[in-house]
Amino acid sequence: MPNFETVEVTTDLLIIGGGMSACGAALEAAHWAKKHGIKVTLVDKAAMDRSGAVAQGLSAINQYLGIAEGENTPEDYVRYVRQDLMGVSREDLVYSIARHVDSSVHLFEKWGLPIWRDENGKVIRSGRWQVMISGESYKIIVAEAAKNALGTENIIERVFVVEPLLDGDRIAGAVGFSVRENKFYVFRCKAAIVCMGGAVHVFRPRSTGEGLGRSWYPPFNAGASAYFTIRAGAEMTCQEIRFIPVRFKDAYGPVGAWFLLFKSRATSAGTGEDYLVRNKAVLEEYKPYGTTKPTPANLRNYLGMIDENQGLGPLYMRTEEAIANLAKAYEGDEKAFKKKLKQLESEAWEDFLDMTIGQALLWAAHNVRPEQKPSEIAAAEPYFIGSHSGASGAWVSGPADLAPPEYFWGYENMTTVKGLFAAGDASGASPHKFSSGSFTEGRIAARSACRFIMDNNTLPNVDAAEVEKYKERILRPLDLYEQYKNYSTDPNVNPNYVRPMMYMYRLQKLMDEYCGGVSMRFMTSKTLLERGLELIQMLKEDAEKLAAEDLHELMRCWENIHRTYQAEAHLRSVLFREETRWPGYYFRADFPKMDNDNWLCFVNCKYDRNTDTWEIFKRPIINIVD
Ligand code: SFD
Ligand code: AMP
Repeated sequence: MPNFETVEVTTDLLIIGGGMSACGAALEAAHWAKKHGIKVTLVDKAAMDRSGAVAQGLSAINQYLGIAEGENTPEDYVRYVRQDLMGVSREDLVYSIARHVDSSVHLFEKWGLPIWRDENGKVIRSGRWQVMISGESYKIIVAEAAKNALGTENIIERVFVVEPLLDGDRIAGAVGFSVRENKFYVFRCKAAIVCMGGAVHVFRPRSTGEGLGRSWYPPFNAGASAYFTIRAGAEMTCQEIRFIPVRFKDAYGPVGAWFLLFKSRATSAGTGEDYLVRNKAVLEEYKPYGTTKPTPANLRNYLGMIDENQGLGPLYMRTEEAIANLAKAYEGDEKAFKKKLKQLESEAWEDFLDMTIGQALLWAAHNVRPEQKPSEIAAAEPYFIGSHSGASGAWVSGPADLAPPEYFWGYENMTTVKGLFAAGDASGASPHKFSSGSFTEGRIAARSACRFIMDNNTLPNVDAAEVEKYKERILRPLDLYEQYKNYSTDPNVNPNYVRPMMYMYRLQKLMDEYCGGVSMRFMTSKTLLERGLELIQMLKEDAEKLAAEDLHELMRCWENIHRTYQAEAHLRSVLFREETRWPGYYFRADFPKMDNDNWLCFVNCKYDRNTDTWEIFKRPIINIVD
């Protein structure tokens, strides 16, 4: 094995990840650090300027309340989120983000992010909560501010964090490796914030073969947050709540602006009808959520799937109809009509160019003129994210002033492991944070983590022998490859090891076929899940045989191990919840109905890394808003 230098970094607060929530955490921590002499270090697997979900930019900020403008209140937002997640949300956490989020958006604008405003200076909204932006450079703008606040000397890029280090029941640090140099990193800290995003490519994606790697959420978020918190022994929540977005088919372009800003209908080709209208009787079965507006995202998916399952697809976003409707008001004045049409066309293209460039390319390649021709939409493969319309993540403490005792253990956003905090996609049960809310939650978590450090100002112990063991285990795939690569003519076909791509295919096939992926039309059952759990145990045994040709593949190996833990938590939680609460995300064939009497609750779980066992149990939902 090549010689790997061990680099030790000792700090007070370790921010793990460099995305939206990490940038918020960095900004806030820098403030408290200066005031109280706290050292803060941020580590990201990539380069902060373009790392994480906002890498390509975004075309909207999906959480802006407009509290000062008198538009909405945090209570309104709590009701909206509860409704969208079919009753399952931590209202204290949602409230806490909602009351602070506007100030984050004001900062983004101050730093140079162009927010669309009308001639009176009012933000242009696409929906009740969403504001339009010209956001291609969104992440660069936010990262620049975070870097300026923290100082680049406190930021370590291109280091992939693998595993937590613990001192008893307290976080003590983390280990990882550089993806560019032969360096093994050992971080020691008094508190850490997990901000490593969600998990993509756990399920077989729709885009395989030449399209592999294309997904809606960023393929580089590979379950590190879930792995880190699970392995640290943190209680996890909502691991059954995957997110399946409906997107423009094959390039995953966003639909929000079309539905909300352009007021487009989506129809099934076989009927020519709006599937939301045609199938609306089904919503009665999901009262009160099904019959209250807005219809939850999973139910909107479900109504489309009903037509697809009857062979009435494909589903089409009626872009041509929407543009014609919006331009109608200008008919009669040819000049004004043409101008309006041009504006609508350019807004339609900008929506994609700002955040999903591949969709604009696909439109160009397919000769799509949105003003002339509708475009196919489809439900994507499942993703794990706590920040959008999914909710999986760590179970964290709520704020002192809002959380009931069941949800409060001293420090807001602290997981059940002392000193370990989570934000953004990494924290569970508080969905619909999006980019602005994730940044805001990072700020909340950092302030709280700094307070924890002041109250617990000692450096936890790190067991040197354990670190050495991790070093050997983490780098082992490189050894294995070197040892056996010449055994066969083609290094891909070798009985002594598994290459990361093959391992990933196996994981994805397993999840797809047994846990309700795209090819199973999102349907699963007890017997399928139990078989999936048997197979995942065997996959975990083979994880010991993962082999890496270079540092990049070493990262791929560990990304897959991270995904496997997310997969197992999901399988177990879907199995535990004996109902179908989120049709359109997944269906339990053996429990096809929603069951509010028994399952209007959180499903939480906990892993013990010493015994490799899981505990799974219910937690109550406590409403704090009427
Ligand atoms: O509408 C490691 N999102 C949208 N939010 C909006 O506000 N408006 C939109 O228009 C949104 N849309 C959207 C969105 C996302 C994507 C991909 C698309 C469209 C195509 C959601 C937000 O982007 C999202 O809520 C936040 O970004 C979540 O923030 P956070 O901090 O939880 O995750 P991140 O930003 O992805 O950052 C993750 C970081 O972790 C790093 N990382 N670092 C070290 N070691 C490891 N092992 C690591 N693994 C990961 C990453 O490099 C990154 O820095 S719309 O279409 O839905
Ligand atoms: P999306 O592009 O689907 O991520 O949507 C962006 C935002 O608009 C998110 O807040 C969605 O929840 C919301 N949204 C998308 N489509 C609809 C719809 N048909 N009705 C209500 N809200 C929607």
